[in-house]
Amino acid sequence: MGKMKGALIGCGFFAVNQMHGWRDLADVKIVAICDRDPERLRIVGDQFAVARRHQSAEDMFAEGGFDFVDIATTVGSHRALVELAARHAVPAICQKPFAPTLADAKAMVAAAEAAGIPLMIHENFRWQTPILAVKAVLDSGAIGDPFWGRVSFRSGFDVFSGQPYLAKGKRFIIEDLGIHSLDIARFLFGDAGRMTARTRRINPDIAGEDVATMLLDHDNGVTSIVDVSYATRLPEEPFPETFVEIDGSAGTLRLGKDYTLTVHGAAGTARSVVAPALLPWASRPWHNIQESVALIQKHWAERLAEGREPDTSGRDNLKTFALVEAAYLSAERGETVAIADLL
Ligand code: NAD
Ligand code: 89V
Repeated sequence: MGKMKGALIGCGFFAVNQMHGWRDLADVKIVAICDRDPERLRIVGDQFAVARRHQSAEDMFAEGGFDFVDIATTVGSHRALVELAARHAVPAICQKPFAPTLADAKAMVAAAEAAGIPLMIHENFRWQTPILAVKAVLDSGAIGDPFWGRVSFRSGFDVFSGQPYLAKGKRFIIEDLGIHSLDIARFLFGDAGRMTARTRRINPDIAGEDVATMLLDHDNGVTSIVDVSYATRLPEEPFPETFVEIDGSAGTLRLGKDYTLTVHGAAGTARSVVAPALLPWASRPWHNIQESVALIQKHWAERLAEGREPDTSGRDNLKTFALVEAAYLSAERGETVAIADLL
């Protein structure tokens, strides 16, 4: 069988990681790229030796010749591009955040289902090596049944220089980063039925909230706290590490700084380091995220070849995106929001 052919739309800041991830997969070849900015098209096309370059996604689809499309643009274009892929019956990956609103995200899932194409949201944080290690401990039963958890990302890292659009949106940290942490909470503790959230904006130079504290009632009885901040100045900057605390009926788990994992249970206390690999093209401190990009793309290629739904399909990710919407609603109203009312 020949290589699976892919096309990528949006050759910006983050897409470079995605291009590296695709290049590392022996069974995949990116045959066409698209960006409305000719300079980004030139930079990425030259770096990854892609000859076929388009400034218009419509033109790229009209010419065809690829088995899937990887949409790496910012959120405003996601719905139109997924619907374009659906019209051409081309399986699609779409970067997070899924869409500007939950209504848009639902329409995108409906369009993909009507066209019979797989749709995966590039929700890569659950693919980080330390998060996979936490999940493996939970699944092993070493700490018994979890009843409480915390997923925490607190940083003072300057994310605005690489991604200037993050400073401009009315929504910031929940939509951009909290979305990953909420997905990790779902991955570890299952779906959540209720959300209570509070937000703050500490940095006066940005438009959206940069601190959020969220309380989730999971359907299986777990209570979790998901807290995120880009206004936290620590003596040692942990970006982009997610810390996890879990209390279970038979023990506890702590994922802390420098990827240290402590599991305490009936068998005693085990300490290990669950650091991500530093891939040849990766750079610290981003390597944790970069490795997860490679892993989710491998997952997509495998599932596409097998004809099976990817773990973070559009259908699945609606439940993560509903938590985002619920967090904003809860913070705005000062009330607890039922997730079922949104889905
Ligand atoms: P960016 O602005 O640097 O790049 C986006 C590119 O898309 C730009 O070059 C722009 O010209 C192009 N573009 C936009 N609309 C287009 C259209 N309709 N047709 C063709 N080209 C179009 O943005 P970025 O920082 O690379 O972020 C892209 C996406 O990746 C965002 O949704 C962001 O949230 C996400 N992201 C994800 C992660 C992660 O870990 N999953 C990390 C960073 C960014
Ligand atoms: O992963 C992301 O989505 C990035 C960042 C880590 C900066 O929040 O936008």
